[in-house]
Amino acid sequence: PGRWAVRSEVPADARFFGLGGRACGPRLRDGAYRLWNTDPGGSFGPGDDPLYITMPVQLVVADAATHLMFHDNSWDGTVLLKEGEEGAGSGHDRAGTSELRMDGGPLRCWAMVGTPERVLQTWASLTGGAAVPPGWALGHQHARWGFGDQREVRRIVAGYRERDLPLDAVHLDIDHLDGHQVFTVDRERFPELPRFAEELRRDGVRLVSIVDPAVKAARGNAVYEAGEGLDMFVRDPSGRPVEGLVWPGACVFPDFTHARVRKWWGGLYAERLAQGFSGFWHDMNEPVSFAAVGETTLPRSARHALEGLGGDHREAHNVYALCMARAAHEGLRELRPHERPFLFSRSGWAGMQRYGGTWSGDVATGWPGLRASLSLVLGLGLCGVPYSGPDVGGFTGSPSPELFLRWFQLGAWLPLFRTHASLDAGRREPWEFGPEVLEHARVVLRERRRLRPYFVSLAHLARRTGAPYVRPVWWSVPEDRSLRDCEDTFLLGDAFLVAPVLGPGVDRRAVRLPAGRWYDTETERVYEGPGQVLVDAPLSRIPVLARAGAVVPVRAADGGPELEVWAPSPGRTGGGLVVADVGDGWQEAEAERYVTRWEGSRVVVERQGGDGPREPSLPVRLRGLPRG
Ligand code: NBV
Repeated sequence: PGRWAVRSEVPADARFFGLGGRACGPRLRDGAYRLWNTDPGGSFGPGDDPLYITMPVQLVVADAATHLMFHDNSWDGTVLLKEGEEGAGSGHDRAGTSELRMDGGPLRCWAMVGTPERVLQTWASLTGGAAVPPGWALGHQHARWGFGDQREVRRIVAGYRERDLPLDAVHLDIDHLDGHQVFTVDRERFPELPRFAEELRRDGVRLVSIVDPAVKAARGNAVYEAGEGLDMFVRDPSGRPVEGLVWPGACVFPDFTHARVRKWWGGLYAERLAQGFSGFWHDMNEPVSFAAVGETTLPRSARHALEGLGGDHREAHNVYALCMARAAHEGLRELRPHERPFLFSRSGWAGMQRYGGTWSGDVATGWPGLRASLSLVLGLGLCGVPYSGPDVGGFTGSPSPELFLRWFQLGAWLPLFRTHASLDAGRREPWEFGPEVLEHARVVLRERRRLRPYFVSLAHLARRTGAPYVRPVWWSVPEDRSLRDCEDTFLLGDAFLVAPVLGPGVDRRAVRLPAGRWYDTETERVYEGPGQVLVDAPLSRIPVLARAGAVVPVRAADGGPELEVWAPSPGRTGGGLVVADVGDGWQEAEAERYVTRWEGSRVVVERQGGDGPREPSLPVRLRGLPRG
């Protein structure tokens, strides 16, 4: 358990990304980045670091190549980054440096080199493909801490329906539990939860439950009594269970670093399934214990099984949530073998994508929080965790109608699209911000539903290729240096470039384009990259551009599937990979490769197959054709 440090040099032009979920990125500038999963308490903005998910996974993008460096060591540590400087042709470049200082554990590292695509694919082959969420989890989800009771949830779901706003899931927070105890229900406020869940499901709305790891240490709590009898909880060096303080009061913590404990905990989700829940939201798993003084986590001396090797919280802390996610995922697979589990977790570590996704945590309401939301999603994607999203509207306070709408417009292009807020925060239903916001939010929700097949396809491709759904603009052109510093625009898959509005009073914004032709998806106006262009961004929409030649599976006006094809640039070809939505089970759909090209004045769309090109398997709708 000795401390050690390792220092590496990178080229002067290199840029750093990753290290888990960071609010100050996606480009990680000079500074110290701690590797210790932390609940910042209250709420956070771009200046707060570390947050809930840290990991020693660093992506370096430079002219020479992209590489990913992984230090397989879960101990507390710090990464000190210093970007290099180029001597403007003087020949005196100064290299950048990355110094890792660890409090203990082995020096055991992996390096992956190549293009960004190649590097992320290698990373997925090392730590596992990302869980593919069920289709409904790629729709719109609505949450809040403190819905109050079943009647209020019913009122909100009816509010969505009456206003013709698509809704796919509602999340119940700790206030639906009996005295905040995990795996219980407050039967006064939520009588007949299974029947209520069934009623919602008939209307196409799933229920998702929060799950905290801490178990109330009290007689009469069934989970505590069973767990104590079976020796499931973390103990101190003298053998006594470690007690902490969380929402239900004095609590104990399952030791998820033990296979036996994971098996037991995974089985407990049977109770949640019986209550009618379809998905799970892991919270407070850094893990958090409210302490009057000192760190709000378990004492470093707490003992953990660590898969039989034994150790203490210094080593187990950062992988606690990862092991909890594994417990739930494996349990759910046994309990519901024919459905893909839906799970997202506030904390985690390298490899967590195998079990599910994550979300921003308690991002502060305000324009800086909106920017931090995008930083987190992009950075996590580059660490192999492709499914995430922010609390749309921010966790705290009350966003202005403008801020709420801009957050909503960004959130709709991110994998997890969920409105959520704190107990004492203002409302987050789209109709609470006046008729103008409601009208624009409706357009957003319908577009998200129309694009569901594309999100499903991206989710399958993320698992198979390691490519995140949401990518930085330099993704396929890392050699374009101007793109490496672009932090306010992103790609959704190969097809779209999204330029969210991240500040107030904007009606036009500069958009940096990678090489090639791009169409404004609203006006079909053509832009040619590389370069920077000014694009209209009225309150009604954020700029979304489609890549020439792209093939996008969407839901047609009649509800059936179709391919939206964007005309290739003259003289060029385009195309894309499409994975069909074959439901929420384990069936593997074949990835179809499409090619688009001009043939005289006609655009041809072909599906590549073993024995030559074939007709597309779906109806095609062409967009971006020259007028007249
Ligand atoms: O369970 C209450 C909240 C939850 O709404 C939020 O999303 C989590 O990030 N939870 C944190 C605990 C309370 C934080 C003050």
